[in-house]
Amino acid sequence: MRSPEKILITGANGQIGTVLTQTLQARYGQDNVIASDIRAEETFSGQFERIDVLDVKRLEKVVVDRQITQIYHLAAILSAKGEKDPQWAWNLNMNGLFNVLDVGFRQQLRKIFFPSSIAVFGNFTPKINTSQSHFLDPNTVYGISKAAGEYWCNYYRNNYDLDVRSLRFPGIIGYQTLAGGGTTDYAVDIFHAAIQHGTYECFLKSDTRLPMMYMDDAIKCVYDMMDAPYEAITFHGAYNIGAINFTPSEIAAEIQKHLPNFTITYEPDFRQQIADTWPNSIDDSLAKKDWGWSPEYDLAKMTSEMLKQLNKKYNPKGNPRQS
Ligand code: AKB
Repeated sequence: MRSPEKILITGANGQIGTVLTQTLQARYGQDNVIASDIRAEETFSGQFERIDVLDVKRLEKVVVDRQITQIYHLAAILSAKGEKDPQWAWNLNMNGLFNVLDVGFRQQLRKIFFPSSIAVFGNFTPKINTSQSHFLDPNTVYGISKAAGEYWCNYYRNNYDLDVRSLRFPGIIGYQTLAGGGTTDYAVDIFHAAIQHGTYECFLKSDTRLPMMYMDDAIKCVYDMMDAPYEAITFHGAYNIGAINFTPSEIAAEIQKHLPNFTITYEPDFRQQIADTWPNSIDDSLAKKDWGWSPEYDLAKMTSEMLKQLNKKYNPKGNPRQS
């Protein structure tokens, strides 16, 4: 009989890792999900291993000792932070992935998840409805590492029969944690600022349109793709996935429907140049066709959920910030 799934998550303390760990624990049971990160967080409930993904011996030991069957490899340096120290970001993003792929092959893991990003696209990419098959032309070290990572995942699948699955995340918006080191972070920060201070200074221009996705949709997307039958995954790079897209002024206007006195100002910084190279919207028809991808949150639904959840966090006794 096939042994039960035992899942290792790298970068589990990050924005997506935190939520993915909780939902995987709920699905597979706390003992079957091992969160790992370079930082040990006291707040983590359940199984935790401290792992630096650059330490392949330690990674492999945990995989063997814990009888891991799947790895969700989330440890990475994002777009904005990576530009501060490109070689460090390249080393962590690339060699961390190689270690996961090599251990995955040697230990014959059943599946590996590797998140790529819209950052694989760049200046020469058509911005509207960016196609799955457009050539990759990243402008950041993060984007370059994700593009190379996609090719390597494809290589391991074709040459070593390793079932690696990947998708290109847009900006992810969730209330559970702050985002960290990305260009799309403003779309999370704005909600915290709106509730705590009633005002937000945005580091992108008012009309910068970017693809985004609510956290619940992102988790559903990962599950749906990972659960799909092997044959359904016809593309062995990373799938384009779309959900919503908006500009800072559009999300501010949506927040103002709930908090009419909320104000936004604009002070673009170096992240503007990164955002200017990314798509406005994504063609995800292949993900729809291959595994039935379909997001549930639009801008209005996401905004009202974010404000509801953050109000509970910042105003636990009720008395939400209003007009
Ligand atoms: C970033 O902004 O770097 C990430 C991404 C879009 O991959 N959120």
